[in-house]
Amino acid sequence: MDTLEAIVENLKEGQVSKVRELTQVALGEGVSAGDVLDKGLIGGMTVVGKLFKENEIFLPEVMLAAQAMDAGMQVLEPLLLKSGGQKVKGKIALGTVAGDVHSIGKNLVMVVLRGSGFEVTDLGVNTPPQKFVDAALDGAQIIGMSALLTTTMQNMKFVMEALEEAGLKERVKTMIGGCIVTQEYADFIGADGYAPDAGSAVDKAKELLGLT
Ligand code: B1M
Repeated sequence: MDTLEAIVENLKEGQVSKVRELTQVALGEGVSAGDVLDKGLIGGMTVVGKLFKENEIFLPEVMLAAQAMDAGMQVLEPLLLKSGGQKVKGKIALGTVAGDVHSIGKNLVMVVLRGSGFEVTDLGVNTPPQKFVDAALDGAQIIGMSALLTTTMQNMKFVMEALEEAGLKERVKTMIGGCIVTQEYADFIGADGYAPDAGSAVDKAKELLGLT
């Protein structure tokens, strides 16, 4: 078993300190931070998601796996941020919508955007529509929303409505993402952009601000 496979296995098992250690080992072996993230941490979390869906594992195990993912991310974060260093490309406020506490994907998008030179405000999880509105009033050029539940994705629509009511819809751009969200849903709620993953979120943010 190579180190990336060991990360997948240990993340699945919720071995927090082992995942942290193996992430460092992989980097020491010369594996890029991007590959450790994609093939190790996200790879492991994808397996966890599948097992959870098939009722092979339950919520406590998923929570431990999430902590293990966070531990690995903490090791990678400085490296992912280092690739940036450019002057600020634009201001983005990012939050997981109301009712939803999934933070990993949102945090990852945040790190990669920051690493690409954007100033990103973290609005946290379970974020009410008014908080997105306040961020827009505070100068955010893009309002980014994340949702991972079919029961919470509709709250993205409420954020769109709140921005509209505050007269901000034309002043800010909106971008959505999360594993249950699609381009069709973005079109349906009138969001300006959708991105399926963190890398595409950077491209989409640049596109929305006319930087490409
Ligand atoms: Co939850 N969960 N969960 N969970 N969880 C899912 C999402 C689920 C698909 C699992 C499954 O059934 N297979 C399922 C949702 C089903 C659905 O609605 N269709 C589910 C469920 C049902 C639940 C609960 C309801 C379970 C329960 O209580 N019975 C509950 C809800 C709690 C709540 O929010 N109110 C719940 C709870 C949890 C934990 C707390 C245990 C934990 C979260 C811990 C945390 O985040 N701190 C958790 C986890 C870890 C998952 C899975 C296993 C992994 C999610 C993850 O972190 N993925 C997930 C299954 C899965 O996704 N395969 C699942 C890795 C992450 C890097 O990917 O978040 O998709 P993702 O982010 C990607 C892209 O989507 C995109 O870029 C990211 C990076 O590439 N992206 C954006 C995300 N946001 C973006 C924003 C953008 C652009 C791109 O622009 C603004």
